[in-house]
Amino acid sequence: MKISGIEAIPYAIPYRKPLRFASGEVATAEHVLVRVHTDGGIVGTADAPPRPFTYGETQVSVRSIVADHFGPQLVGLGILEREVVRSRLERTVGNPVAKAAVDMAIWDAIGQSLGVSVSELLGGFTDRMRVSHMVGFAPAEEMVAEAERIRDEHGISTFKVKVGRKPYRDDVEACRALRVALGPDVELYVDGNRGWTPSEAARALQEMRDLDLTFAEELCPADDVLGRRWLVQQSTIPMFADESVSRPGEVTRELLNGAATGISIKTSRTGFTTSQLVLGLCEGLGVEVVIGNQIDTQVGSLCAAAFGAAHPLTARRAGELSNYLDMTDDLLADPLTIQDGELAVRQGPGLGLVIDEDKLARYRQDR
Ligand code: MUC
Ligand code: MG
Repeated sequence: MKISGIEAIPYAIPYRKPLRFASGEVATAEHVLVRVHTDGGIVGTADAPPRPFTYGETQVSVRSIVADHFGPQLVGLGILEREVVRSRLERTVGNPVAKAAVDMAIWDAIGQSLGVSVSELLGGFTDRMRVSHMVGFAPAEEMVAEAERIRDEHGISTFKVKVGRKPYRDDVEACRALRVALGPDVELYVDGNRGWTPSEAARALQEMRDLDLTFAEELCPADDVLGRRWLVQQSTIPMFADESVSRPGEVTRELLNGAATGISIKTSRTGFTTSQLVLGLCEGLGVEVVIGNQIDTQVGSLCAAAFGAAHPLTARRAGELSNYLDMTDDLLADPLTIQDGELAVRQGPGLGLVIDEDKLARYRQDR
């Protein structure tokens, strides 16, 4: 079965409330729905969430690179020629989110053509993921109220707290309030999105030593090369790399530099094919991973869950799969539900996603 065309549909769906963090904020999901058409009539689908403040891609750049640049290079290839697809995509530097969506849409087409779920094709380890919820910047009492609501409504007991504000004491106060309100059994970890200097990060971690944080993510920029290594050496908790590891080579660099001790894997950034390379690297080196969230829609979260559940190392920890809860609407015809803190993987075929065409018509921005 051959790729006959690639469609890139820009759409916008507002959030109920913006998600705020150290490197930016997202108030509207201005994403691109990627559809890979085949000569057999099967259409593979995935979502691209552009994050200019993280990778430099925009909705306009993603639409253009997918439809005008990758499309002509991939049309005519068989859907199983995955390494040919990857090498053609890798001729272009950067553009991780655009490449990831093309890759995942092809996997969706492969799964549909074989009549099996993508999660089973990837590894089929389990059929569900525990969910971790991300709490954005707000006054401490609002962050606590959000976490309590998410715990009560969805049974979620793992929370990632956005930090990286200045002064860092606002974040220390919020984390302390969350620990006091949620009690000792809830898992808490923090993500700085490069907001702090290494010394601010060191002081904040010191002041939060009694809060039983599981790990800390991307507290300062990867360009603080020696600063990050210095921070890792004194930290009592693992330091995860997220936006600094958008390619396998960057994973190697951060780990061997001693600048990170854990890795966030985001299917929205490395698709399924390159996420498996990253995962293999981490497993081989004995490094822990977390399934991260690129502020994904239900389509993106479904992809992340399919990958996370497919492998023992990714399924071990709660995955960040709940950002979509804050959206006013979504494109999936059959919405995701998180119950007792878990998200079930779709049975397929393929990714098992059906787009509500009326909603797509309402939110698309190219007509
Ligand atoms: C995260 O883990 O950092 C915020 C910015 C981004 O690129 O992803 C989100 C979540
Ligand atoms: Mg992060």
